[in-house]
Parts: sequence; structure tokens; C-alpha cells
Amino acid sequence: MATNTDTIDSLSGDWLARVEAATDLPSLEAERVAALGKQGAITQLLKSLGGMSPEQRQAEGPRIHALRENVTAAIAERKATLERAELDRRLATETLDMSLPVPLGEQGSVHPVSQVMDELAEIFADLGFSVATGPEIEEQWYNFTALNMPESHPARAMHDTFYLRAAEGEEAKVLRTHTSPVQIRTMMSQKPPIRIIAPGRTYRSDSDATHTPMFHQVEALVIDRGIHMGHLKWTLETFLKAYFEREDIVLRLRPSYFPFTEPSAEIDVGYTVVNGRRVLGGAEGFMELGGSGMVHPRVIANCGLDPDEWQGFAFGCGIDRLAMLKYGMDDLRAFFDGDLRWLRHYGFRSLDVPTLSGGVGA
Ligand code: FA5
Repeated sequence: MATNTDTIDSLSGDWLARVEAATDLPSLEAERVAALGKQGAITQLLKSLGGMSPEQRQAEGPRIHALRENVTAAIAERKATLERAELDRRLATETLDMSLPVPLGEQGSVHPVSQVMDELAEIFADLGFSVATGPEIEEQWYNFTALNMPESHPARAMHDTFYLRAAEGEEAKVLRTHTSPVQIRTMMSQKPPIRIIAPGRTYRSDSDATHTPMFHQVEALVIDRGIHMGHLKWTLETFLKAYFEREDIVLRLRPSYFPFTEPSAEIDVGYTVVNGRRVLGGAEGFMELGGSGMVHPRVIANCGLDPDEWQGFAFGCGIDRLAMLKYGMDDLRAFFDGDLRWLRHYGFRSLDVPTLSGGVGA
């Protein structure tokens, strides 16, 4: 193929114009293949060098190579320009509207027990309580002895306790049977006045529609000067009204016995039967929610405090029962089956964070 300076110059002008005219990456690629691909026009020119006389090759070689380099450089530059333009276009169109609602189809839900725990923390925070915790594998001293249940005390048999295997010469630990040991841990580590709730897992060898081997309790403890049963009743009433979001809650404190409180009372809440279903409020019947009482002076003394100076009340309620009553489940065992259909039906959206102003039930 014979070439001369003019031809190469006009070829160069043509190719540079074609590269410049490419408006997107696919058309630029088509031009690159047409010029520099295996069968491309400039590649053919390079190949033609082989058929030239040495003098001709000496004259044409540098021009053809320069043509290839110019076109290659122009393609690279055009490519960078087009890529930048493409990025700008995407940045301009793919904006995120932060005010849009979350798309449907989110995975997972908040378990009713977790939701109730959040609701409890919200309600009690408003009353000035903080949240305390303790271990689920507990020493017998905290779970029983310090709570005025020394070894061989008949009340220990009231809880069907899971005992862990103990090392030689050590006392067996237990899976805590209630959240009351957190009372002891709190009184031993904090100076009064004390106002805490302690929600958490508890364990007893127990199973039917309203009892499961693992369940949840919330403990409340107030230690201060001059505390009496009136404070306990007011706190329970205020808590239950906020939790069930109704004013007509009827609370019944039924005399009972716990070794760690004196006097002691079972907490019952009244309900009405509507179309065969139990609806909270009214006093047609009563359901047991938990136990309560004035902290026994011996328990206060066991924690190193002077019971003549400090008094307090405590209560412990079943969280799972609180959830059942509010959200209408009738079998506690389903709480722990991990059945996705149940979780989808009774679970809460992760964005439904309970607030008092929004209604704790969200
Ligand atoms: C206690 O556990 C006491 N620690 C409560 C207490 C705290 C009294 C502070 C005084 C002062 P009781 O064994 O009754 O008490 O259990 C309290 C509540 O836990 C019960 O009313 C019930 O709601 C719940 N509960 C008990 N056992 C189970 C179980 N196996 N499954 C589900 N909930 C249970």
C-alpha cells in the first residue's frame, strides 16, 4: 500500500475526528476496533510496511507509527472524558431520597419479648429507674441464700432449679430461677437511694401453656428512706397503665409469701370477658402477673446496709405473660419455637421503637 505525507495527514485528521465524534463508550470502542483492531485500517497500514522497499519503509514507517500513536492517545483521552461524563450522569440521576419510606420486604422482625423489654425500659426510665443486669449462671448465695433462703430452707423447693455440675470441692452454680439475685448484686454495688429494673432470662424445670423452662422476668427494686407499700402500689399501677395503655386497669395485691419480702403480695390484674375473650380492664376476673413486697430487713442487712435506715420494695413479673396479655398470644411455648410464621405474625418492625409519646406499644 503506497502512502505519502498528505494521505497520512488526512487519515490522521479523519481518525481523530471520528474518535472525537464518538458520543458513548460502545461507539468509541467500535472506532478503536475499526482503526487499531486486528483488521483495523491503521493495523493494515502497519502491515503494509513489510511489502515496501527499505527506502520507502524508512520514509513511511515513522509516519504510520506516529499515526497509530496519535489515534491511540486520542482514543484514551476520549475514553477518559466519556467515563467522567458517564459518572457525572450517574451521580446526578442516582440520588438517594432520605425522606422516602423504607422499601417493603425487609427481613426479620423484633421478637415480642424484646419489644416488651424495650417498652419496660422506656416506661421505667420515665419514672427514674435505670436498667441493671446480672449473670444467668448464678451462685446459690445470690439466687437463694442472700435472699433469705438458706440451704435446706423449704422455699428453695418452690423453684424447680437447674443445678450445674460443680468442680470437686466447689458449690454447684444454678441457672438463675428468678431475677431477684440482681437485687442483691445491685444493693452490694450501689449506694442507696436505688431505683432499678432488671429484665432478663430465667430458668426453671417447668413446661405447660403458661410455663416454659426458659422464661423472662423483670425485677424492680427501690431502696430509699421511708419507703412503704403505698409506693409499691403506685409504681405498679402507673407502670401497668402505661404498659397496657389504658386507664381502667384494676390492680389487686393478694397477700402471699416470699422469703425475701415482708409483707409479700401477689400482683393480679383485672380483666373483663368480651365475646368469650379476656380483655384487660375491669374486674370480672384476675390474672397473676408476678410477686412483690417490702424488701425483707434481713435481705437489706445481708447486702451490708442498715435496715433501720433503708427500706425498699421489690417486684418481679413474668415478661412473657405481660406480652401474652397485651398482644393476645395464648400459648407461651410458641414464643420459643422459632416458627417464622409466628414471628411474622406477632413480631415487630425493627423501626417500631417504643416511646411513651408514640404509645409504648408502637
Ligand atoms: C418470683 O420469681 C419472685 N422472685 C418474684 C418477686 C420479686 C417477689 C420481688 C417479690 C419481690 P414467682 O415464682 O411467683 O416469683 O414468679 C414470678 C412470675 O414469673 C410469675 O408470676 C410468672 O408470671 C412468671 N413465671 C414463673 N415461672 C414461670 C415459667 N416457668 N414460665 C413463664 N413464666 C413464669
